[in-house]
Amino acid sequence: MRKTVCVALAALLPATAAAQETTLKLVSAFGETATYVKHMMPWIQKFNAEGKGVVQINFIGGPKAIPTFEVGTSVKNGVVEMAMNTGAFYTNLMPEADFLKLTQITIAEQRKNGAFDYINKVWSQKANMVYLARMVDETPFHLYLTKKVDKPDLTGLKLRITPVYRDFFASMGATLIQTPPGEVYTALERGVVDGYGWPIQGIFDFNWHEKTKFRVDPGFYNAEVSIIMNQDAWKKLSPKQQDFMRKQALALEGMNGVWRKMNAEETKRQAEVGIQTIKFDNAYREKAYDIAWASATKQSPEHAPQMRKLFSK
Ligand code: 173
Repeated sequence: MRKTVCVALAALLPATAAAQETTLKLVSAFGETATYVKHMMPWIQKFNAEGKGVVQINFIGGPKAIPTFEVGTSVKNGVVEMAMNTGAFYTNLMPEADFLKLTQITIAEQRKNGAFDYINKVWSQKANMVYLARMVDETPFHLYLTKKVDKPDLTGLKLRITPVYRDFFASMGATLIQTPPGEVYTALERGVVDGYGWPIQGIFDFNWHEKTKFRVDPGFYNAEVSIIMNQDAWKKLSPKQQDFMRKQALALEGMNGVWRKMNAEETKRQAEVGIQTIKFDNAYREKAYDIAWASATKQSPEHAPQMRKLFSK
C-alpha cells in the first residue's frame, strides 16, 4: 500500500514542477546585432540559470520576429509576454512612452523619488504593461550627418527620425523620414537621408559609421531602453515569481554602469574612423528639452507636468 502511494506521488511530481515554472517569451525591438541585445543576453542566461523551476525567459529574437513599431502592441495584447523596447517605438499606444527620453536622473533615483511608480501607473492604465527595468541610461542622443552644417539650421536636409527627434529636428527646418533602425543603412546608402538621430553608442553595430561624416555635439536627452511586460502575464505569476522578476530587474539595472564607459569609448572610436564633430552651444541642447516638454504637455496635459517634475534634476 505504502509503495503504491509513493509511486502515485512520484508520478504527480513532474507535472507539479512544470506547472510551477513559467516561461515568458521575450522579443527585442532592436536587431540582434545591437549593443542592447548583446548587453541583455548574459542577463537572460543568468536569469534562466537562477530561475530554474521559477521563471524562464525564451528570447524569440528581434524585428524579424515582430517588426520594431509593432512590438509595443504585441506586449499590450499578450502575443509576447515581454519585450526589450524603447518608448519611441510604441507611441501608438500612448504619447507618454516617448517621455522617458526626458529623464535627467538615473533609474535608481527614479525608483527612489516616485518616478518609477508613476511610470508604472500610466503604463498599467494606458498600455496594459508593467514597466520592469530600464537597461540603458546616462546616454545622450546625437544628430549624425553626411553633410556639413555650420549652424543649427537643417533646412533642406532629409533626416531619419523616430518620435524621439521629430519635434526638435522639425524645429530646425529638417525634412523628416521615420524608419526603424533596420532601415537606416539602406536609407543612407541610397541617399534617401542626409543624416539620422541615434545615441552616442551603437552606430558601429549596423555599419552606419561607413556612411557617417559628422556628429553634432552636444548630445541631448537620455536614451531609454527598457524591459516591459504584459500586465495579465504579470498578474498570473505567483508572489514568489514576481519577487524573482523584481530581483532580476534590479540586477539588470545594476549593469547600467557600463554605459558611461562605453559612451566614452564609442566617442573615441567615432573620431578614429574619421567622423568629425560639429559643435553647437548649449542653447541647442536646451532648445531640445524646451521643445520636447512643450510637445509632451500638449499631448498629455494630464501626465506631462507631473512627469517633468519627477524626471528633472
Ligand atoms: O531608433 C531610434 O533612433 C530611437 O528612437 C532609439 C531610442 C533609444 C535607443 C536607441 C534608439
